[in-house]
Amino acid sequence: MARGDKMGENYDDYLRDDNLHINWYPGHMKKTKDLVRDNLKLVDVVVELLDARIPFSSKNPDINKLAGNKPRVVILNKSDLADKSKLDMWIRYYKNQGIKAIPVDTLKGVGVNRLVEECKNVVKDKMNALKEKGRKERPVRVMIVGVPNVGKSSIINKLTGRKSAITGDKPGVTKGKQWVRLKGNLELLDTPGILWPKFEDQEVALNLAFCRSIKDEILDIETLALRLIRKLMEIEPQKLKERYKLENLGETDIETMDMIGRKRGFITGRKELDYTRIATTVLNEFRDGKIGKISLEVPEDIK
Ligand SMILES: Nc1nc2c(ncn2[C@@H]2O[C@H](COP(=O)(O)OP(=O)(O)OP(=O)(O)O)[C@@H](O)[C@H]2O)c(=O)[nH]1
Ligand SMILES: [Mg+2]
Repeated sequence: MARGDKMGENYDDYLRDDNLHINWYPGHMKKTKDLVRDNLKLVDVVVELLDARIPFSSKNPDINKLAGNKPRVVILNKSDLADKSKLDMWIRYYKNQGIKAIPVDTLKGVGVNRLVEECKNVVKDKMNALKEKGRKERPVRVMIVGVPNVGKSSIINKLTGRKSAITGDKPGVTKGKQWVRLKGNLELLDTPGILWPKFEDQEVALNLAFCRSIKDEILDIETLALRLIRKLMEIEPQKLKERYKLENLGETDIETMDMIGRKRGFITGRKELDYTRIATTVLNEFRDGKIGKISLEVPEDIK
């Protein structure tokens, strides 16, 4: 859609409006929260999947309360899309808090065996104690939780080596709980992605939306892409320039967006820049790692 089509003369002002006011907490997420709570007593370990590009923004603040003292394993998934040195910063950050965070690339299978080992490791004492009491050995039960689209079902499929759970490149694919049994005495519980009722910080909401954890359909894609361009101009100007073959970036996000559109020849039948196409392209190329390996947060950003 051309810029003028949507909001008339004031569209530029509209685009500059910082407040996307993102909130996405449909009824099924409340149900998932209840599901997590109700199934917690059945499991030995909670695996918390975070997006390696946004470990802070993809951490559900409700999980600490929900999971209580259950042994926890933290996974930084989609590490193939993250900036290597920033990923190392996050691993150190967790280590300093006594938490072993395991980087995983589910598509290639990197780190998934460490996940299994760590799950067994954190329940070793409990399992030994049960054995000493004469109880029969039983599988270790693991619940996988995380924001939508972070790769929960994919990791389960990688571990079973078959398509046990449905996956997809949009949030909200898994609708209910599903137990999957693994060789080596492990049972995994897949859960639907959950967010939390209110984003206190819209930066967090934006990061989740950039990484496809919030449904695009509820967002203004053009404004979202502008915000992503603004962020990339700030943190990764070189990668942005290289991807879109720009000698310089614009003074503003809008200027840069225009330059990208012209470079790619995204013009409508009415010879105007096709902003919907530019927006979708930039968002998808970021999400697929085509602009580069980019992390949107470092531990220092935590307020
Ligand atoms: N690049 C990359 N993509 C991944 C990785 N893990 C998962 N994906 C992709 O991320 C998308 C979402 O994966 P799912 O496994 O469906 O995510 P989910 O967490 O189960 O999502 P919901 O069920 O919607 O909550 C799919 O397109 C996967 O192929 C990874 O390590 N790297
Ligand atoms: Mg899923």
